[in-house]
This record gives sequence, C-alpha cells and structure tokens, in this order.
Amino acid sequence: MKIHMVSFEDGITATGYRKMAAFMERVNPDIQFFYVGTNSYRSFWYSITRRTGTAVHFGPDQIDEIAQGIAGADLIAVSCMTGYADNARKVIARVRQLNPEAYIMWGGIHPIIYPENAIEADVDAICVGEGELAFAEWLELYVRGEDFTKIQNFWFKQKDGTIIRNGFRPLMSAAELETMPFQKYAGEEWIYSPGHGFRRIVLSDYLQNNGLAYQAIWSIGCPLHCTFCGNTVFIANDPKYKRIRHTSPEYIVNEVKAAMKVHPHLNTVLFHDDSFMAIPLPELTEFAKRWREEIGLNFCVYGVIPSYVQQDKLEVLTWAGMNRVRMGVQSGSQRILDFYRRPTPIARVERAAADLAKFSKYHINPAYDIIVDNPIETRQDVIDTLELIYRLERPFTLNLFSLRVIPNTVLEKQMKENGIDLEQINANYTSLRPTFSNVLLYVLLVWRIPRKWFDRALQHVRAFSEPQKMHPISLFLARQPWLIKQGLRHLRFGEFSVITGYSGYILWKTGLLGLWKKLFGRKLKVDAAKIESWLPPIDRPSPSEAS
Ligand code: B12
Ligand code: SF4
Repeated sequence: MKIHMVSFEDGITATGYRKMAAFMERVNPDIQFFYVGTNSYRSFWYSITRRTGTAVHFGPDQIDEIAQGIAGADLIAVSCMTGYADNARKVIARVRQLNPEAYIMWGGIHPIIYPENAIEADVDAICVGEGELAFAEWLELYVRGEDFTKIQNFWFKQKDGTIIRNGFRPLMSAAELETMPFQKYAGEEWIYSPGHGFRRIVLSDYLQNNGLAYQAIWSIGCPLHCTFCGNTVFIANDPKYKRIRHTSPEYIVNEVKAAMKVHPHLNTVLFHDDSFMAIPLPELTEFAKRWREEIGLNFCVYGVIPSYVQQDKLEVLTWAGMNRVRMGVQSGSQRILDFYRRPTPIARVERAAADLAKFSKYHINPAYDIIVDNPIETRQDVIDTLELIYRLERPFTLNLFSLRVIPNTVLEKQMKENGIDLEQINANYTSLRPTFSNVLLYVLLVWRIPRKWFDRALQHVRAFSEPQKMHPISLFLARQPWLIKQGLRHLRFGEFSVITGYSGYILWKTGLLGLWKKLFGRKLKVDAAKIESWLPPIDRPSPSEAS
C-alpha cells in the first residue's frame, strides 16, 4: 500500500508524528513523509516581533497546492494539533475530490482532544489514542479486505455517514514502548513551500527549526490535570495516563545516538516530556550515568512541575549535562491556580525556584511559563503574579503566554460557565496584549526595579476585563533588552537551540564551538559514592513503570 503521511504544524519538530511515522514505515515501507507549515515560527523576525502566530490559515490556492502534492496514494494519513486543524480539514476535503478512492485517516493530538470535531472532516477514520498498535491492526485487516471497524482507538465513518465510535486500547506498557522504533529523523522528507509545492527537506530546514538541537520525548504522562491542558482529556480517556511511562535509559540514549549519526552537529537535546522530574531518582540516575558516558551533550528539560523539583534530582541531572530547565508556574495568584486546578502552592513554586537558582552557575536561566491575559483574573490576581515575579529567586526568564482555550478541555467549560466569550480571548498563544502589566513583566526580567517604583507601577495595573490603555511600542521596546540578555546567555553556554540558522553550525564546523565549551563550560562534580547510592538495586526489572 502506498502511504502519504502528512504533518500539519509550524515546523518540523513534531515528535508524536515522527514516532508514528517510524512505526508506519516499519509495518509498511512504501511511505512518504510530508510537512506542512508556514515555517515562520522560528524565523528571526518572528522572535523579534512575535507578530505571526502558530496557527496560520492557508488560502484556496495553497490548499489546492498542498492537496495536489499529497493526494496520489492509497492511504493519506494526516497528523496535527488543533492550531492547524482548519487547514487539515480543508486539505482533506480537496484530497477527497482529487482522489476519491484514497482512504483518509486523521490522527494526532486534535482527533484525540476533540474527536467530534475531527470526524466531521471528509475522513474515513480518525485515531483517538495511541496510534501504533491500532494502526498495525487496521493495516492487517484492511489489506486482507476484512472488517476493521471494531478496532479500538479508532472512530470510523461509514459510506452512509454513520459513525462508529470505538473505545480505547490499553495504553502501551513500558515494555511495549521499548519495542517501538525511534522517531523517524532526517530521512527522505518533503516540506511545503507556498507557491512552489513540496521540496526535499535539507539541512538548512533543520537548522532553521531546531538550531543545533534534537527534540526528544523520553516519558509520557503527567499526574496533574490542569484545566487548560490536553492532559485533562488524556486522563478522561484513560486514568492510567497519569502514570509516567518511559522506555529504558538505554533506549533513549540509543535514540539520541542514532540522531547524532545523521546530524553530527547536534549540540543539545530538548526533552519535551510533560513531567520529566516526576521520574523517580534511581531511574534518573541510571539515565544520567549512561548519558554522561555515551552522549556527553548538554540537554534541556522542558516539562518541570514545581512539586517535583528536588535537590538530588537537579544535582544528578546537572551532573549529566542538563543546562536548562523550563517550569510551569502559570500564575502568582493562588485563586487563579485553584481555578486552573493546579495543586502547587505558591510557596512550593518559590522553593523550586530557589532550588534551581543554586545551579545557576551550570544552567542557562531557567524559564518559567506564565499565562497572562486571562479574563477571569481580577486586578489583584494580576498584581499577585507581578509580585511573585518580583520576589522569585533570580536568575530566571519567563515564557509569557496569552491564555487561549483549547477546545474540549475543562477550561472551555469553565470559561463558558463564567460567561466568557471565547472569541475575545486571543487567538494566538504567543502575541501578548500590549497591556501595562505585560510591559512590566518584561521590564522585571532584565531589571528588578526599586521597590518604591514597583509599588507605584502596580497602581497602573489593570485586569484583562477592565478598560485600559494599550502600549504596543513599549511592549516591543521592553522585549528587546530581554531578547538580547537571553541571546547572550545562550551564547555564553554555547547553546544554539534558540538561536537558529547557520550561526551555530558554522561555529561547530570550524571547531570554535567545541573550543568555547572546553574553555568556558562548567561541569558539576558529584561524589561517585553518592551517584552509586542513588542508582536502582541491580535486580530491579527494567524497563520500569513509575507511578
Ligand atoms: C512535544 C510537544 C511539543 C513540541 C513538538 C510538537 C509536536 N507536534 O510533537 C513543540 C515544542 C514543538 C510543541 C509546540 C507546541 N505545542 Co506542544 N506538546 C508537546 C507534548 C508535550 C508531547 C507531544 C508528544 O510527542 N507526545 C507523545 C506522542 C507519542 O504522542 P502523540 O503526539 O499524541 O502521538 C501519538 C498519537 O497522537 C497518534 N498519532 C499521531 N499522529 C498520527 C497520525 C496518524 C495517521 C495516526 C493513525 C495516529 C497518529 O500516534 C502517536 C503515537 O502513539 C504535548 C503534550 C502531550 N502529552 O501530548 C504538547 C501539546 C501537543 N502541545 C500543545 C500546544 C498547544 C503546543 C503549542 C501550540 C504551544 C505554543 N504555545 O506555541 C505549540 C505548537 C507549535 C507548532 N509547531 O505548531 C497542546 C496541543 C493541544 C491541542 N489540542 O492542539 C499539547 C497537547 C499540550 C497541552 N497544553 O495540552 N509541542
Ligand atoms: S502539569 Fe503541565 S502537562 Fe501536566 S496537566 Fe498541568 S499543564 Fe498539563
């Protein structure tokens, strides 16, 4: 069977798509891989202005061009998040016209989180859970011409339009995850270039999107259920999603080694796990030991929940090469954290920041996620967040996100119950409203202004719903010193995941990057006996499942 597998997202970093792509290639080698996005996400101009969003709508000519490029196969397999669902739906409709015989299947985050919406597209099936084993089952029955409509993790649309909504397969066990192929990475792939159709992905595309970084996922699952997060749906579908499942340290190390073979310039690995620090210490230590011995690259841990920040875990991971952390804080108001149902008290956030600050010699400033522009917030809630940022132990930086409601999450229900018009909420995660409080947040990132001035500034703060003056120029200007500070910090650590394009590559190629790291890189030393004491007992079954 000839398969065309298409990812709709802004970039080429889709880890879930890449996992699924590798598996589909294993069970059906006649497959081609396509990426559709605007690729503006990581451009220099984007980082300066944040003018473009992560969801971009293609016009009819582009929809046609994309559909023409992918329609010629027996199975068109689409994957995307909600931000690109509208484009995916339009392309699917056009593919159907161009090739009515093709079987069209839609998987990925959007059909999982909002299946009732995805099934309305002109598809034959949607995948509402983990794709690998369900797809293998489907392929076998489909090729044999047998009835496949009872396969779990799929919804099927019959010829007469009726929908078969099947339930969920058990989530893959750690042992099953271990048998899965590594992410499909840097093989033959095609990328959409508006006005020119699809062209082969080349090194510069990787450098433009990822810099010198490899994007990885080691563990799946998160014990929390913040109302704004897709996790609420994953857990509703299967409560076992709360458990952290992961492959063995050997597996993830081998995956990164395989990526380094095709891209020897890789200089850092970004772990996007939802809650990396929830992995127990013995397993983290095993990972750290192997990583240090066999990989030796720096790495960044993105999904950190403050309640799981522990001194010993930070120590062992920093010893292994961790040089950056991203942690979810979201708000400085306990009332808003309760509204989001985040069980992390403000005091715990402060403790986690204080623990992280102890490693500042070895880390690029940790980045804390904050959600702003929430219409539920009162003026006091906004002030509470500013106050938290003012007093949090430095250094750190912030990822500021304008609240956007992911359809079909608990937050959507909460907002509707509160009478909030969802249209009024920013359609873009990253372009902030130019409010005075957002300008002040950027100022605080480069300068903790004297308390007296800060108190005076707080008097000008307004809630989202209150009438207020907008400050687009001040916001633009306030961002620039912060960007420069961030850029310099990354340069100082020789880290090129944020500074994308050829600059890091040239430094790597000429050996200057290696020299820089040798001269200025700092490595945490930890007593060998301590590491040994943290390792799991030898008879522990591996790979394990933490709970
Ligand atoms: C890694 C990650 C990223 C990475 C990589 C993106 C990617 N597409 O993989 C990066 C950093 C780029 C990223 C960015 C964003 N992300 Co993100 N990200 C994740 C994260 C943490 C893990 C995804 C993952 O790899 N999971 C593990 C894999 C194995 O699972 P999977 O992706 O679901 O894939 C399986 C199935 O879906 C299925 N499947 C997938 N494709 C297909 C195709 C077919 C045909 C079939 C049959 C099956 C199938 O099989 C796969 C294997 O089992 C998730 C949270 C989560 N727990 O999923 C958020 C998540 C996907 N991200 C989210 C968001 C909102 C974003 C951003 C918009 C955030 C922002 N502020 O900018 C951006 C989007 C930018 C863009 N490029 O367009 C939301 C999406 C919500 C939604 N309804 O769309 C999530 C769910 C987190 C949340 N807050 O709820 N993200
Ligand atoms: S901690 Fe992060 S991944 Fe987990 S539910 Fe909350 S937002 Fe989602």
